[in-house]
Amino acid sequence: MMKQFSVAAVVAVSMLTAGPAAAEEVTLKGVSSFAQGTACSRPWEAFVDYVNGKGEGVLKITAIGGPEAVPPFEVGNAVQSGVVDIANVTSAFYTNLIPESDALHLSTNTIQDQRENGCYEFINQLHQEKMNAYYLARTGDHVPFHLYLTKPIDEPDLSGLTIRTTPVYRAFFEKLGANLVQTAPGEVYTALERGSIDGYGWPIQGILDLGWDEQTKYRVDPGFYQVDVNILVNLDIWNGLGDEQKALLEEAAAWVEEKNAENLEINKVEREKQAEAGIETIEFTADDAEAWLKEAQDAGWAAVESVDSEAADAMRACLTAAN
Ligand code: 173
Repeated sequence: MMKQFSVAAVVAVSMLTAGPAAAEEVTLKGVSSFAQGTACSRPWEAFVDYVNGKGEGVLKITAIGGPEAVPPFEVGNAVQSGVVDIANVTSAFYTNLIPESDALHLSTNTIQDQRENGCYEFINQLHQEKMNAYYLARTGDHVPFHLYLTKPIDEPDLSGLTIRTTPVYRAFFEKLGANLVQTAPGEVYTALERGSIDGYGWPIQGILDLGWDEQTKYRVDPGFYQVDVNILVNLDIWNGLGDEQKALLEEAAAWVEEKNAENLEINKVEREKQAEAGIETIEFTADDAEAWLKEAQDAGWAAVESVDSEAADAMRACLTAAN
């Protein structure tokens, strides 16, 4: 009787000290700041499928939805506070928490380069300290942003135009004289339809997914910057995971980051689809194109410098280093 009792006590104590979650399947609640099935959500959806396909008994992600579940500019707060455990979100939607993250879309190298040269670690630390988030993965490499218009322009001058923006384009478009209106992606179609904007910034991918081609006449080339859509995990949740669970998420991160290479081909198809949908290309002269790209970089970095010059210098070095 005495012996049985002590065995039970040992089992009970070992269950208490085995650490949280390690032995049991954990479910993470996930959200995307981009609409389900559209270009900027697809890598995330593939990531979730990858994790769930391999995660039996270890870890599962329950995707609760897109912008209808959490407004895009609230997703950062939701990760920070633990309202969601994991999220697909661009840094432009959480500059309220990490103003320096405005540097991420100014990168000219890849996440693989950034993991190698220490930039990833720097950026992960920023996310941990300022946002209570673990920077798990980056998608969007090789995808440029463009200016889309309902009225033509023939040089890099946006004065007199009202353009929908986010922090991604703000400094650049402002410098070119535009009137800016910030909106979530979900408000772009109606703003175009009503004529309250003359254009908007958006990546090369996703215009047709969103149906915006119906309201868009022109795309300005060349594209500028590089998309960052990041997979972030609430830091308390991350720290509570066991080794096997962390390893599965890191494996899925590396896998989805490898898929970034597919973007070059996807961009090509998107350009063709835009042309077929009747979106005309406005192409600047070589000199204007060069000035356009230089202005984009200069304005973008000046904005990050004004937030934190030390962090800006550190990130500029490692985000623009050749591999
Ligand atoms: O235009 C936007 O809403 C935006 O900032 C963005 C950033 C990354 C990918 C797609 C859109």
